[in-house]
Amino acid sequence: MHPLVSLIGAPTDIGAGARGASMGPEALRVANIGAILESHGVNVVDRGNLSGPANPWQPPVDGYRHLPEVVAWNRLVHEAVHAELALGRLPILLGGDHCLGLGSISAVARHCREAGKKLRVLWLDAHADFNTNELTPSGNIHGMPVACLCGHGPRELIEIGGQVPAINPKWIRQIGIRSVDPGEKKFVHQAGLEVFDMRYIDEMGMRHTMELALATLDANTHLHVSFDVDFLDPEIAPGVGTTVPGGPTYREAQLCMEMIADTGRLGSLDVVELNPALDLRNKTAELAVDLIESLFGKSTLMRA
Ligand code: 5AB
Ligand code: MN
Ligand code: MN
Ligand code: MN
Repeated sequence: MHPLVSLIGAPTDIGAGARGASMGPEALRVANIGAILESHGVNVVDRGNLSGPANPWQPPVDGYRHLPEVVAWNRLVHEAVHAELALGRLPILLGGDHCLGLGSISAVARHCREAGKKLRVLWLDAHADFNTNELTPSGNIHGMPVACLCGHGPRELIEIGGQVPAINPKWIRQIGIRSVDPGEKKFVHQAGLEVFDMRYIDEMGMRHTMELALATLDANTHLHVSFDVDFLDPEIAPGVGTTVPGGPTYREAQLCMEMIADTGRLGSLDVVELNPALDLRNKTAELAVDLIESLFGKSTLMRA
């Protein structure tokens, strides 16, 4: 009921195609993430920022941009997230770009193995992030973390959690997807990922989508939410590097978060891809915090 939350800042844009996500952790703090969660009865400790390699802004090598730096950042994230889980706390990773989902989710998977828990990952994103170095149009590793978690990627990345693959594709539910590269699309189907794309949400509604995505959770399930801010429609969330039109509205996103909160199973969270250099007066950061409040049970007046 009153989770112990630890904020972990990972100020890097090492896996992204635009600079600026490195300012995400501070923008979320400026939007008051800590105090606002505390106002809902959550105990919050801010662990400060991890300190990893700078962004050398180099072209891809063998289809990967900045692979050594991505590995270094993900090792730091893996250890930091795992340490919080081992303390019985709920880590919120303040990204940073989405390549960090690899370090974070591999840590959650390791914790679940140790604790004998079932893992379910909700991937809220405009993108499937299921590229490999052969499929990627960009070499940007923020487009690859799901593939790496499922065992498809460079050795030094897929091995970070100590077990390959770190997770089973059956444990993932992707929601809000609307931009997938041609080779990536085939690979998503081949791997059997469960994808609730925007067409599905348009036709069936967010409520039905979330009922299915959250089905089969039980008392022993650890629910991880990886929230790429570009999940949201760019009209309401312009502060991201890779905008794709046609995302969830404010209310659809709120309902998504509220239904996750209702499960009572949230065990860890990534908030990634926020790019303050592209934002307008921190409005995307404030929106992200508003949605995270709902994720932690801020309810509307009618249900209070
Ligand atoms: B994000 C793209 N598929 O691989 C690629 O924002 C975009 O973490 C990836 O979801 C977007 O470069 C990665 C074109
Ligand atoms: Mn992403
Ligand atoms: Mn994305
Ligand atoms: Mn992005």
